[in-house]
Amino acid sequence: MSKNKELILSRLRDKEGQYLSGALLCSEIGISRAAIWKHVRSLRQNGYQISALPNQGYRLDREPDLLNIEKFKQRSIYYYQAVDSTNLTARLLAEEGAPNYSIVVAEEQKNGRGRLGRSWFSPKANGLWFSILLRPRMLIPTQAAPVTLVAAAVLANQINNQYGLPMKVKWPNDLLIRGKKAGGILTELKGELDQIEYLIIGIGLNINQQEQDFPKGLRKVATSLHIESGKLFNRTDLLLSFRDNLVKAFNLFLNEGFAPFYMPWKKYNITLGQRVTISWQGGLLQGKALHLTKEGALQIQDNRGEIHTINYGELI
Ligand code: BT5
Repeated sequence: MSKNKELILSRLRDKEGQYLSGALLCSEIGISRAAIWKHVRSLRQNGYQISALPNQGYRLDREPDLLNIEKFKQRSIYYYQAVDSTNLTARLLAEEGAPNYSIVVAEEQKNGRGRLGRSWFSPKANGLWFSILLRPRMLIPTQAAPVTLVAAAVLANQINNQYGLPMKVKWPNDLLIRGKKAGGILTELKGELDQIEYLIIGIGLNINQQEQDFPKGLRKVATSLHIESGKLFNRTDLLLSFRDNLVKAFNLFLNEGFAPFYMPWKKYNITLGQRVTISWQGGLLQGKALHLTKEGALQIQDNRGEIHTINYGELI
């Protein structure tokens, strides 16, 4: 950390939760207001929560709360400060023989990925960015699509029941709270037509971010558990309980398919019954989302009454 940034941090710490005037900081450290602002922004990017108010200055609300790696030992959890994408790291580890249900988690992703080449904003120490490696013994790629719905149903169920937050799922991979995106899932696989070698289920959940921690373009569409509840969450405990529930669920899915998750998914979904536009292999389709099949595919009735069954697609 640069000397000036350390000075700013130490002055903010001295104020113990009170505002410190920007002008005072400038004169004490001997740098411009713009330079102070640049350092504050970079501290925020490193997980420090700092409020800024006109005429009052800056206040240190919280230092970064890093994951507690002591609790990850013996659980095949691979921990990193920063990676490009946990899905990518999981793939490299899978190629080196990492065992079934290994988890890759990082405080920060430099190049977090969404679907279809989109990016996933993954700043340091306030969300959970992790991937689970699954090595199914007998599963063909067409049977794998619902694994994303399984993960979505499990996470929504836990967040509703344990934390009282109304998380909903939007087919196939969005996790929303009160209409804003709190998380997303990116499932990737390696395999042949008749056999999957491994699946990587990448999960991104916004946990302790404040509104100002999101880039402007995301503020209207994104939210976090903290924004929705006013509480701060222990990310280590959350990760461990998500992991336990997901591993249990994936085991059940590999043995019994999607059927046990059908009702939970329906309970939390906001897609069925809606008019939707979907982009899929067949192009763009408009209609009503009628039904989810027992295999996790979405059935859409188009404007002429014809029904289409869609395994992979993207609601726009
Ligand atoms: C997703 O894609 O929702 C899948 C996100 C998966 C992220 C995890 S993190 C761990 C693992 N490693 C990775 O590299 N990825 C996975 P999609 O449906 O394509 O949504 C992407 C869109 O969501 C972007 O285009 C933005 O509009 C929005 N977005 C990006 N970052 C966000 C965030 N942190 N919170 C809410 N919305 C976000």
